[in-house]
Amino acid sequence: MSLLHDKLAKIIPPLREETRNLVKANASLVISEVTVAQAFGGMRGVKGLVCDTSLVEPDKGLIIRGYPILDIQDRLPEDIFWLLVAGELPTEEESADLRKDLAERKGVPQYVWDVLHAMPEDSHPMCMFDTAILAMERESEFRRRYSEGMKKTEYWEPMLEDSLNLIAKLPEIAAGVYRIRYKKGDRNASNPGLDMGADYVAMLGIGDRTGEFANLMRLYLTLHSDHEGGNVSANTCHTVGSALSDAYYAVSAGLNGLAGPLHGLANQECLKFVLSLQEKFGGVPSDEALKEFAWETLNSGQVIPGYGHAVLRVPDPRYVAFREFGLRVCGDDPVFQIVDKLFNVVPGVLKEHGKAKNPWPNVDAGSGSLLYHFGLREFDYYTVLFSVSRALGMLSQLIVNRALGTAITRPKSVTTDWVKAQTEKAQAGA
Ligand code: CMX
Repeated sequence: MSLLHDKLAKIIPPLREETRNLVKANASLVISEVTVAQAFGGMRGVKGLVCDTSLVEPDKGLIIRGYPILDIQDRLPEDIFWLLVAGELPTEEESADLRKDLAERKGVPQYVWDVLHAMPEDSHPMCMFDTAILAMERESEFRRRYSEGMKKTEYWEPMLEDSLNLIAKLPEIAAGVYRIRYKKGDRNASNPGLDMGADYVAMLGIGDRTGEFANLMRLYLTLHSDHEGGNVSANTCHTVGSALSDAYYAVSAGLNGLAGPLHGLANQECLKFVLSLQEKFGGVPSDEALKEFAWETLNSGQVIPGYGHAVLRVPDPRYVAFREFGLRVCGDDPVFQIVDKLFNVVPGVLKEHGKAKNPWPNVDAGSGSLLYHFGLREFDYYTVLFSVSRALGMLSQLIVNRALGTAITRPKSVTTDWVKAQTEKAQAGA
């Protein structure tokens, strides 16, 4: 058994006990209420879910198990997975053990490649990636053990198995999607001696003379790993998993949500926006020209991609981390320069426009320009990178939820007539 398994086996029973007692002692304590605006507005701000892997503070951004993301941005993505699921950063020995375990699980079944090759040539890379994960569902240890009649308290163990198998294989699938979809030639085999970020870059086959692309990939995988439990992808994964659907079903479903332009697809939209600026102005535009373009975008009824957030009310610290990386590695790259200039201009325009509650950049505003710099220029592929990373968070949440025996999700929906009746009652009582 791996050190991660042993660690979880130790911490789960007391955690389960603590959670059970907390609920029992406070079952009817009210922690949130729902307004009409929230019921019609995506349940924004309603506290009806528990997620301990990470927290997004409006004024601070992502905090993973108590660590602000900027404090742990240099850790390997594998270490972040350990932190997400076990609640503590791994020791050197634990980190090495996890990487060894993942290395032994590398290798994607041939039928997955057959499925991907059979898809239409113009399939979206996200559709290919999600399909590949779903196609692998027959590998699920959770489904096998469940059909054999495992005890509830054991659910987390095959969920951990499925999670580790998926994490080990996702970079290879993602790199395979890249090479198949964009006709880059043969796939490159996974190297068990490389960490997740370096192996992914090597399998993409774009080249990395300086080693900075591998550094960017590690940073990318770390920064995107989790963003609490209520966002579309995490919430979808959680809901599907709550029916005891296995990790292959649940993660594939969550990633289908990440493929939406208001969520993970925004990073492709972002770079498209930046490149259109470069083309229109034949280089890096002036602040004045950028301002005008931003207004044109808003006036034509479109959003400015990479700006705004459902929860954050400050510049996303993950954007800050990418910006610092860009300034260090490619400050003279015109595409990066446009991204940086947008940061000077867009928040002011959005504030003046007065609609967006958060005028600041989110994680998607800057990452694309860095990938572009290193030669990964097929921007409709960018959400696949996001997905490899976000799977770390979704899988951690699934393991924790199976460990705690979290109930099947079933909020109550109401009809518009019911809401109208409540408003009439409230008016009558006023
Ligand atoms: N450009 C223009 N208008 C924006 C805006 C932006 N970047 N961000 C928000 N708004 C608008 C909204 O569309 C909304 O308009 P309506 O009232 O006409 O519907 C209004 O401002 C209020 O929205 P909000 O409460 O500030 O934001 P939401 O919580 O509804 O939505 C988000 C959040 C991210 C979907 C939104 O800011 C947006 O569309 N941003 C651009 C796309 C983007 O960058 N998405 C990536 C988010 C990160 C991720 O989840 O992966």
